[in-house]
Amino acid sequence: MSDHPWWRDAIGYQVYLPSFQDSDGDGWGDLPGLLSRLDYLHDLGVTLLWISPFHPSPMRDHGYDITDYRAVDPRYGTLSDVDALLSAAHERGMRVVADLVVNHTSSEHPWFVSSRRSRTDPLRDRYIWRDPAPDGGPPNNWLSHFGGPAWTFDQRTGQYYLHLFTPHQPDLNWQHPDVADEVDGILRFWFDRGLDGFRVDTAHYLTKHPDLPDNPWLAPDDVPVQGGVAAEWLTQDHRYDIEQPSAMAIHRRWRAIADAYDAVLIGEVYILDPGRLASYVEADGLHSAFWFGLVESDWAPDRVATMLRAAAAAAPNLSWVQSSHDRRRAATRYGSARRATAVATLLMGLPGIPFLYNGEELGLRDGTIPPGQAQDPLAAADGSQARDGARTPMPWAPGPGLGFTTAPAAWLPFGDRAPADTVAVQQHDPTSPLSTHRRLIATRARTAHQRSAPVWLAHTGDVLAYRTGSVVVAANLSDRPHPFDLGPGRWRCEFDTDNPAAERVPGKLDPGQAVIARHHAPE
Ligand code: TEU
Repeated sequence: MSDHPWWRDAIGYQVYLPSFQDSDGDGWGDLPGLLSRLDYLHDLGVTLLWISPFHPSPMRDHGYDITDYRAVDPRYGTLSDVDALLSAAHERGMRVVADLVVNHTSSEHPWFVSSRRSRTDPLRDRYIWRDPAPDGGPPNNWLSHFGGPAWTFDQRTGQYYLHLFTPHQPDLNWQHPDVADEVDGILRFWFDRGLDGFRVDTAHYLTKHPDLPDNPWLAPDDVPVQGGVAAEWLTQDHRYDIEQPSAMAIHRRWRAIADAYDAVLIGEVYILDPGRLASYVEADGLHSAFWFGLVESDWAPDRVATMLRAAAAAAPNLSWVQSSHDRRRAATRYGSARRATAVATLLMGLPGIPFLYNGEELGLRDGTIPPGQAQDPLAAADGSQARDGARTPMPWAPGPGLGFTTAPAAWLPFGDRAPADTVAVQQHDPTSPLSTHRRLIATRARTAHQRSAPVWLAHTGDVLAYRTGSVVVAANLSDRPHPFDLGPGRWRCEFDTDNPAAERVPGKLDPGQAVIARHHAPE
């Protein structure tokens, strides 16, 4: 691998495919729809697209339940559409990564259909089957993320199978050599077609403790607050079902394949502690991993500041996110789009890969899902709109289908968008979130060579600031204006959330204002 691989300069963007752009009027976003929006993304300045799963799926968990890893679900298009998308992206200097979902398959995947046929089926051990406990109950106390036990009894063979997510997502047995060989083949299949890498779903899951011991229960005071999972799941210490170090051996195996194609592997490693997370980003393991501390945060500036500093110190090549399809959007959690843009500015100066979740550039808050119309399997467990609010269709233009679809309804409700939320309205307004994000991304691209480990400057009041090379990035996360003084020397303003034309660094920062300034050595 070169000293400066391409992904070090990437600016990432998550495309939640079912909600991005429908091209054929069926209410589902699709690959040709995404292709038709590539110029929009190119113009925004993003260079690395991560597309959520597009493989055939019964959609019990919206594509995170796959029946064929080498094919495309007809809702999303065809293999030729993938090829066309990859060439069109590459022509524009953009790269594309897909989702690798191999902790589990769909229960309708031919492997599982075979596996559940009999105890002696040749594919039986590709999944995790166990006898009932002596009382007939599940083999251990593990819980499904989306509610209830992580085991389902299968009448035909009298055993339970393991599923850390819904019963429609049986966990693969990663101790079985065939599973690893099959997945190697899937990686090569897509790399040979020109795919530039994978976002590795649940990368720290994959392997389980071989003895499948009960997980300890947490003391009530130790139960974490976290979204996106059933409340009951949080009451256990997940010591044995996830985060087994043996998963890293699988990452290393994939890394060898990816490096031969100059492809990138970015792990979804949902560990908020930056030190533990960093151990997954190794010289010969995953190239990068998302850090979800901000995705999990409501508005708490001190906490944001402390966490961000710790994460930036932990590893030089983390991937930075504030929003995803699995949690409420940042603008909703923080209470304003302005705050999310201020934090986005802080992320844009750091080494690593900054990612936007589609719609974040518009300052979107969660869409509203009318009662009874939830689609997320988690909604059944917690009775809310669960993860659906972050997944409503992209508002491209005012009007009934939001420019997303010509169908009267989409797969998920449109989410009550205002004209001001849409791309069509924001693109001509230099002060809109869209225009601000475009300027911000251009600033990162322009100052790319400046990125080195951040040196955090003393907090001036509630302003969080760091220096990287000759660049200073600062954001006022408080509710009060603060004086801002960079000291002696010539400073040029490269970016100011509040002033598209600024050349001079402002002498004070208003609440939510963020700037990027560059020091010019005297001639
Ligand atoms: O998410 C994994 C997942 O459920 C985490 O967000 C979880 O909250 C965390 O591990 C708990 O600490 C991925 C996908 O992003 C999600 O959409 C899928 O539902 C899930 O995997 C199952 O494939």
